[in-house]
Amino acid sequence: MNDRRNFLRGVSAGALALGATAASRAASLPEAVYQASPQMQPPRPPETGRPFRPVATLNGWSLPWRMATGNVKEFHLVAEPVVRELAPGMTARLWGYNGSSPGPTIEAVEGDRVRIFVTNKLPEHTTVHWHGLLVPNGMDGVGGLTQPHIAPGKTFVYEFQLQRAGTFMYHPHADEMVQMAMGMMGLFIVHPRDPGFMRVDRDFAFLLNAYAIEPGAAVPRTAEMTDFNLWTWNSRVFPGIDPLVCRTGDRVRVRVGNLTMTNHPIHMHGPHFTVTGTDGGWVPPTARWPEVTTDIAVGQMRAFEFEAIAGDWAIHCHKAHHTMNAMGHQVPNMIGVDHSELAERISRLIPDYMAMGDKGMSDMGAMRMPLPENTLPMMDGKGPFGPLEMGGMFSVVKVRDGQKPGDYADPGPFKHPAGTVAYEYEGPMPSEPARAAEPAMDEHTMHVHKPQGHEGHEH
Ligand SMILES: [Cu+2]
Repeated sequence: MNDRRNFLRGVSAGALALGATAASRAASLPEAVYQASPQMQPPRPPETGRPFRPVATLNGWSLPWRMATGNVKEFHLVAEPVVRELAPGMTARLWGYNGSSPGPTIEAVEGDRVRIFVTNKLPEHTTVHWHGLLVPNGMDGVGGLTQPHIAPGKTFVYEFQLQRAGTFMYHPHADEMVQMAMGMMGLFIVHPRDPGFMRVDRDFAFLLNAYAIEPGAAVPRTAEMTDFNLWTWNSRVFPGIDPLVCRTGDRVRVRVGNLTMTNHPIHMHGPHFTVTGTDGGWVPPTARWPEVTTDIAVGQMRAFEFEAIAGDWAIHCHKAHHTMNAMGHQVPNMIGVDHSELAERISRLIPDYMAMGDKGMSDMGAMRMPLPENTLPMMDGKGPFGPLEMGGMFSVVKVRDGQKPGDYADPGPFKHPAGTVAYEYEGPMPSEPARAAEPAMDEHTMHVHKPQGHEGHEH
């Protein structure tokens, strides 16, 4: 997973086309760092500045900084079009920062002063809003309200001090509907000044986002309000989402921010968790209660914590449609209809035709229905016992006794202790299962009232 070669370091100042007047108060532009790979960069302790325990951004990475005079951490974000693999078999043409969508995670410490350079390489203007951070009003990034927009080719500088620790986000506040539907967002983690405060062994972070990409297409439909078909964590869908790899007994934190247009009840199997962080900060221990699902509303951030128990524990959004990949939402219910030959013939005429199976949807997990190019099956993933029949917002918390501290490599399937797996009953079956008699359908049951003009309406 750790592949520093994925880092394409170095973009010349010339390539960034800095205007003579831009950023005149800041001394020089820090080098921009890019990463296009969806492979998770394992957490790296800071080389300069106050110590902190870094987060693991699922399928993501953290942005390096340059330490400037006066202990100011300087970051360089580049807003630009990117190509993101959503899962093996499908890439999307999105907008993001520094080569990826979401952009890199920004990590700093409570009390730090940060200076963030934002270069706009998009075809239209943008800004960056620091969601949840208390900053001077003029640094809040609301285009037109608190600053002029950043025109294409220009670089703006944001500078502020971090007031409190917590989980925050960044995203544009300019042509938001388009820019967020295209994938522009990132995490901003502010660590506590005391690295021992609420210390955890593993600290995972991801954003909930969503795309409307027609089967066979690669660019999101940005005008969509409700009918999204790709429900993503950090612009990835299962089976492309990294597992949350832990060691038995680890204290684990999971931070989630929601930048979709609907709520997501995030459910974890296995160990109960407590919500330890909200938008308002850390929850005092006396105010926490155990949960197995926590709903994350639009625009909210939540952190929850648990003690890791050995196993492969599913973690997913509990809205069933959010654990499916792209589908035409007009798909008819075909249970009981054998139409496999028909589906193949139709898909030759209509390349994005997707059919439902004749016994349910699980046909799609078990066998391959015809699919348009650059399109993922609705349900995918293989486990040690067969197809997982999942997509979208789904991953696995993989907890192992022998996982070394700091090792995030996928340990493979869980080895269940003998006698702890559900098994098939092989004893005798009754020949005639006893059932209640089915109620007879009479004329009354079947009578259908059809509207007949307006004569039935009495006022
Ligand atoms: Cu959901």
